[in-house]
Amino acid sequence: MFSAKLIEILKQARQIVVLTGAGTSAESGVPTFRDAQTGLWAHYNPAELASPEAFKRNPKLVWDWYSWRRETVLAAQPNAGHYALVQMARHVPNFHLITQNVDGLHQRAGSEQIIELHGNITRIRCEHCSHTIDLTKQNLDSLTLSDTEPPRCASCNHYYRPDVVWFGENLPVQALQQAEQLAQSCDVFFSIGTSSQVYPAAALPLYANKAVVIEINREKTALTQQADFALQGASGEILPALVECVWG
Ligand code: BV8
Ligand code: ZN
Repeated sequence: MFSAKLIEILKQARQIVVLTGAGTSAESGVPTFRDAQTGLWAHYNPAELASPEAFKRNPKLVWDWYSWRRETVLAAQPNAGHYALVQMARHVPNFHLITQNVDGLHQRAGSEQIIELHGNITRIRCEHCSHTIDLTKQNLDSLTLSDTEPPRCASCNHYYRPDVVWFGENLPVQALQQAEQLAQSCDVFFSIGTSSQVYPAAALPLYANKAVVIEINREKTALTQQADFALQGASGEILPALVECVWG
């Protein structure tokens, strides 16, 4: 299934950096960003809803879309691909996980020191004073919910918003800088389950100029050409097999 060369490279690897996208959560039942939206949301384009303009124009609609997605995510379980990354980290002297995903499934699988480039849907943040609530620890009961607008911040009365990075918003500066530095210094860079279309995250493999670049994705992407190894298939199948094969 895997070339002897790839297995040897991974056995020798000192520093591995992994970038994941929505494809790594697909087998957990979390729709990828470009999957057709289902049901109630079928006629909305995610990139339109995931924007500050949409929240300004129709805060309740955007709030409800994220509440629906949050329920899906909290009901989902990490899959074998998430757990394989936890295993890989145990075998490699220096391992870092960078994710574009906002679903928190890497945390729930047991990965540590995760760099979240696009925030996390299980947190909400006041759009004015940035008071943040982690909804995996505290539920919404303490807030007055209304059926016409998002809940309002207890201390400054502005709306809460999802603690994610919307299109047109800058990524957290620290997280992006750290991700770029890690890409530059690693000797193996994985890009897993991402269509490599959303910037600046999609530029990270280009920083990995010392590394062997390995892509794991169900279909070809903008990165496939440049990757040193392109493994086409489901991350939930390929990752456990690869970890088993290399680190046994
Ligand atoms: C920025 C959080 C500076 C929210 C997300 C015009 C105006 C404004 C901006 C731009 C513009 N043109 C370009 C830009 C920049 C823009 C951008 O890159 N747009 C793209 C679409 C062209 N980027 C931004 O706006 C970023 N900010 O640039 O700030 C700035 C400021 C002002 C003006 C200009 C620039 C912010 C980007 C972050 C947006 N937020 N998410 C939310 O989730 O609601 S991005 C969103 O897409 C998700 O985070 C997702 O992770 C991310 C990337 O998508 P993927 O993860 O790759 O998912 P996708 O569905 O695309 O692909 C999944 C892949 O998995 C597929 O290839 C599939 O084949 C594969 N797969 C499926 N199943 C499996 C599998 N693989 C393996 N196994 C499986 N089982
Ligand atoms: Zn506030």
